[in-house]
Amino acid sequence: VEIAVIGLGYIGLPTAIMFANSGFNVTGYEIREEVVKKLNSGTAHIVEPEINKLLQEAIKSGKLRATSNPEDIKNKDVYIICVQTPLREDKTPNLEYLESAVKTVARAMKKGSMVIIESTVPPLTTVRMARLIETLTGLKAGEDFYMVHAPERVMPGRIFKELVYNSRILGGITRESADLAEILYRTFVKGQIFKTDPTTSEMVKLMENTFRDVNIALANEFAFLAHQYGINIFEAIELANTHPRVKIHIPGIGVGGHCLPKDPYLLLSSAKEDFGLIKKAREINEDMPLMAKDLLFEAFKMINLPPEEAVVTVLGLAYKGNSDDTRNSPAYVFIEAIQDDVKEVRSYDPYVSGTHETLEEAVKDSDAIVIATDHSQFKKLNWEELGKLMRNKILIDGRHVIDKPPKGFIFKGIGRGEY
Ligand code: SAJ
Repeated sequence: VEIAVIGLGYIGLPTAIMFANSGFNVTGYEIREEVVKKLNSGTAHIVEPEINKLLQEAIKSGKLRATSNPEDIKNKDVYIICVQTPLREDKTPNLEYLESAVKTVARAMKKGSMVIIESTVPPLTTVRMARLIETLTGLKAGEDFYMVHAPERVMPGRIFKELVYNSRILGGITRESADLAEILYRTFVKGQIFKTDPTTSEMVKLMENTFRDVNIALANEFAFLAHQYGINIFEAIELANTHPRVKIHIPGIGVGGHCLPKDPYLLLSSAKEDFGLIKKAREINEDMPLMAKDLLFEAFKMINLPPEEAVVTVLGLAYKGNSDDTRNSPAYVFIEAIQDDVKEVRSYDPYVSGTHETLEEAVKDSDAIVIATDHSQFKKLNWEELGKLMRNKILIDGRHVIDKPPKGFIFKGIGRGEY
């Protein structure tokens, strides 16, 4: 069985590697030529535990090859589409990448090929894409080719574990499509495999991320209330979570990444009407960087520091801890929200290039540190020592990195209303 994976990003590359290391001949199609070159030389363009080792294994065995040439993916048995499905400025889905990938596949595929969409898509998209392939090829979905929506569910940072152990949903346009996809994924999936229709699997995927987003919004609302009642929300959440049926999420400076900030909008995009809860949750989460800004400006006031004289150092630009991924990171929203009001904004992120080289350099003579990402190493910092380098010692924790406020600092944190 010959496989082509379309799009070698955060999902496509690990998927291509997994299939190659399970014995399939895999051609990875990627339009960014510099990425193709890098991959073929055995270096991944994304940060993920074990990825370089597994990539090198796949390249050395000859089972995986990356290409930008559509000729190289002609007549494959399986096409797995893993392209991004971002939002436009107006929050409507931008399916250009998906449509272009589907067109590339339609030109390359043969009778009997299976087309799998792993990308997260608005409900009804897979059926629409099947119709598009029918129009372009003259083949009939479910008869002349197989079509499946097989949503990815992996968490960056744990991708190679979760690809194997997570259960999977396969939405086949026909039962036979789902059955064949099951045989394919079974080669490395140890979790359960559930089969359904594609619109259900599209909904399932979007519901999972919307569930998380709405629950984080609830935690953020609790954090907002905690400020007004003068308590530490993290203590309250820990206590509430001792109830057997309560599992409150973690409040913070915002919800980033390529999934949670967009999937709720994809979920709503094909519907005529909704109740408003999902949108409200999105708004709450999108406004969280402004809550961090409020805390920072309150602290300025406490020491009579005019904001326009303040130098602020943001710790962490990645959207989540121990990752280099800055997509939709609330750190940037925060920086944008303050940069016209303060003298200087600096940043330090050990995983992201273009920030200050060292932490010491980044905090030297600055007035405030704002923690925007929960990188593990931030939890081990010696704040008292760092404080000695600063001009004023304000510390704003947007990610619950600090357990006990360090001595000598004006400390404020999201949900840390205790006094
Ligand atoms: N966050 C909070 N509070 C929380 C949990 C997360 O503020 O309690 C923030 C994080 O800091 C981050 C954002 O939310 O900025 C998203 O992080 P995440 O760890 O929740 O999720 P992702 O985007 O890395 O991965 C999610 C996962 N979905 C679910 O857990 C339901 C993953 O399994 C999906 O495969 C992935 O989206 C995806 O690709 O759809």
